[in-house]
Amino acid sequence: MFKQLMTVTAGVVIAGGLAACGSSSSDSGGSSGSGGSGGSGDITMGFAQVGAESGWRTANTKSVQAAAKEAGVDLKFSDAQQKQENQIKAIRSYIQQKVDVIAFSPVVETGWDTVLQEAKRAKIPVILTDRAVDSDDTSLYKTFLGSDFVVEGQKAGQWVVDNADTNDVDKNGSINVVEITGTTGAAPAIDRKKGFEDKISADPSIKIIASQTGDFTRDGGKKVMEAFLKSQKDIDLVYAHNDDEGLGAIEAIEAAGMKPGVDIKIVTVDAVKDGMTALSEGKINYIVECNPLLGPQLMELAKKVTAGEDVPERVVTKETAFDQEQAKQVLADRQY
Ligand code: GYE
Repeated sequence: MFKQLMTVTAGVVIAGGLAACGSSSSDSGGSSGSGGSGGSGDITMGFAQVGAESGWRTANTKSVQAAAKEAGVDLKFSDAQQKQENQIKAIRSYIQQKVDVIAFSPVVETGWDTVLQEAKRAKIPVILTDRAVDSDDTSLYKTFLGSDFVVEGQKAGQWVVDNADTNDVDKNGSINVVEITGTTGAAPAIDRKKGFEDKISADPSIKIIASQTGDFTRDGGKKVMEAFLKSQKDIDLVYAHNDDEGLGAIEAIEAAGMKPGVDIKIVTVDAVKDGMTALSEGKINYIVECNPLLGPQLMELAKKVTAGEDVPERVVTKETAFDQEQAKQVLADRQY
């Protein structure tokens, strides 16, 4: 079983995660009422979701809800609207309701110890999903299921290095990068920046000339890009921490009378359908995949921890990356 869990491929997860999609609605505003997708199973899970900020997040929520139904897990679902205080409230309410297991995707890395200690005292196991916490006390959670965001940033940076010739769009010998980061303090924002910087440091002609948060939203990406276009000269490339921000940047670039993907190159992370469509049209140049379909693996882990079985402390999802040709090939089958 252990081995099976570790070797589930993205493909298998995709198939499983989409089999019973779109089954339930979610609460909002940090309340933690029943999300309605759970069956009448033995396990009750309280799931404190980050929000609904991106296409990735929507696919992730659907995957969790569908997998809970499939596994007969009674799911209590809450949407924190990207606010840590709402997630903390939701977790406290799950503790009060004496759920069997709490799963959550921490909006930012720090500030969780107190509420996680409360869960521990109540003997409710916690599973981190998608994003990690930064805490010295690893006994506060059983496992962390999700992507390696540093590797994602490295893949993006490596592509910029490997394509240095064409990325220097004005051919003046330097590649001026503007970075639209994810939510400040979030694991994927911290790690995607780090991984990217690791790789581009190999080529001194590549420079990040400006960096600002777009909060992982399309609107945020658009606003930040509008500001960059006013404040920066000679932008060659945008590195956006997710597709939605990149799609917002496309709108800003087009509104300024330029061609995204040509006059300014764009590299993003996620590979949701809208991003892949823009990639296939040549408006985005490269996308690093981040798999949102974590539901089936999460339910498998939940069953194990509630049964007192050992689980690996880290389960990393498998992912790839796409250029324009590859995007064209997989787009028709892309479900999210
Ligand atoms: O990349 C972004 C979302 O935590 C991996 O959150 C996730 C990120 C994802 O808003 O689109």
